Amino acid sequence: MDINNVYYSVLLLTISQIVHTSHLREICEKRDIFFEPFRCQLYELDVLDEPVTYLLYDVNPSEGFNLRRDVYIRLAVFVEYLRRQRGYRRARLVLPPWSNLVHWRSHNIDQTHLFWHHFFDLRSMKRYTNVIDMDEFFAEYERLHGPDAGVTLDAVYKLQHFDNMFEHGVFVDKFEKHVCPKSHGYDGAAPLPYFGYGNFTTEEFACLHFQGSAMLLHKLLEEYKPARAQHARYVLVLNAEIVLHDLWGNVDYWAARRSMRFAEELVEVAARFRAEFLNSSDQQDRTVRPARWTDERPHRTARGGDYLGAHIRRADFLYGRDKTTPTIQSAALQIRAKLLELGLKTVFVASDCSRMEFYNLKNYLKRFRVVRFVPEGYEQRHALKDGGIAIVDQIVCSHARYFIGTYESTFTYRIYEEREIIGFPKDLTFNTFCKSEKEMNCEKNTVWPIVYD
Ligand SMILES: Nc1nc2c(ncn2[C@@H]2O[C@H](COP(=O)(O)OP(=O)(O)OP(=O)(O)O)[C@@H](O)[C@H]2O)c(=O)[nH]1
Ligand SMILES: [Mg+2]
Repeated sequence: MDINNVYYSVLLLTISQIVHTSHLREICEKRDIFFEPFRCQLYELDVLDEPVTYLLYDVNPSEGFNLRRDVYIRLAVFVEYLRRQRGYRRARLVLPPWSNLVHWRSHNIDQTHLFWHHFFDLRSMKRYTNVIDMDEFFAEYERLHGPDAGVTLDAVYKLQHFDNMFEHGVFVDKFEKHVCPKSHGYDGAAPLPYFGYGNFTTEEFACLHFQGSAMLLHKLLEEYKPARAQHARYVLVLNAEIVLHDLWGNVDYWAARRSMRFAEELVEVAARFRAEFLNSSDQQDRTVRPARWTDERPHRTARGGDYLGAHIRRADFLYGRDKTTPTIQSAALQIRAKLLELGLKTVFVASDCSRMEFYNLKNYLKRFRVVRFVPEGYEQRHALKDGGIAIVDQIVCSHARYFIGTYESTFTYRIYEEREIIGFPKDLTFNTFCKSEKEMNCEKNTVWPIVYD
């Protein structure tokens, strides 16, 4: 090889590097290029030819906050899997905003289009998989398609259960297009009714019978893949609660769950409240966590503050679940027995009860301190919103010495999980109120202990 050839080889290599890195800018996050230039360089070039698949979703409007958190986990675990499949390695999950949930009863504050970062630490969630909040999605869409362009989706899939889930007595994973019922249809004329945004339209709207885990969505995306190659593909799944967990409670579930740390402001409000009214702090209670969830390791050494935490679910549970939901008096007697047994004097109550019910509860517990979180004023209520107040309740319950929750309440289950992550012994967490204080062997909530890899 003469010197000229060497010169040209080096030149070609340099040019290919420039081309390479200009592509890389598209695929790697800015921070990746900065912190991990080597990994970015190693990205296979064919990944760059793959479209960015934006997976948007929504959940049936009547579902509460805490079931929605569970649906998120199903999809986050799925997207993390999808990103390892050819053709989807640039997939991103777009988080649906929170809008006027049925349980949010403060009608004097605006609770529409709240982004996830209002409630959760998005940076922490992004350490699990590639998720973006809706405002980030809008910004990205604008960057790709120019300002003022309405969002045009490639397809919307509205899911519905099959009428017969057990064909020949077995449950098989499957999906099937069907003619949309009138109430579900979309004729393409008006903007898509999606969060009342008014700027969404779609090329295709299909109704699907669907049964199976999130992994079946991979098959769905493959089967309905557009014929021509695209730079970006936008897919919206409606009624995503119909999609099941691949494996509930496994390592992936818990990794995604652990990444869902609450927004810093909410953690701070809860910490101030614990310090001021419950003499509780992380150092003292042995509930200090690593700065990142990825550094968490299994342990059960948390002690918690000198108080009992109780989640007393009321409101609609009094009608739908009256056979398992205790009266206020019975809940008070069960709390009292536990306080005496543990030698504690204080109970923190998280509840969606009325003021009257809380007043009664306090009356039944006269010899004890009964504490509840109430925002300092309109300003704080307005800043936290109903969802934030509920999260503060959950955080405070998660730091109690001992916790008792409501039978079959998703709100209670999320507190169990939080305490598993913080590292409490199981018997201090998985406790359930009985319908009556006399019946100690009533049916209890399921115990789903944390697992690590
Ligand atoms: N602040 C506060 N709000 C609560 C409390 N319990 C329930 N809520 C409100 O009521 C909603 C309950 O709905 P979900 O979050 O779905 O939980 P759930 O209804 O207990 O459980 P499922 O019916 O199984 O979904 C919460 O999201 C809160 O908005 C509580 O202790 N404190
Ligand atoms: Mg509910």
